[in-house]
Amino acid sequence: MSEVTIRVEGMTCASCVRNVSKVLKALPGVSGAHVSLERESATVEYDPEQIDAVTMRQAVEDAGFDAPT
Ligand code: 9UX
Repeated sequence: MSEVTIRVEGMTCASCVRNVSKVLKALPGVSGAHVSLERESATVEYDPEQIDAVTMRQAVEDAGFDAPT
């Protein structure tokens, strides 16, 4: 299992945090996600054989947030 922290911009409330967390945890290969509103980041535990950070960032973008590199 690997861990990566991605930047997540555009979250404004606790529900945003839950939404981002839910989106990330629903991805195949993701086993955990810790999202911080204050830090504008998500730390994700994942299986690198199943998913990479590009796919995670895309999912966050699809949910309506910004996930710049
Ligand atoms: Mo907060 Mo976010 O009121 O997608 S849920 S703005």
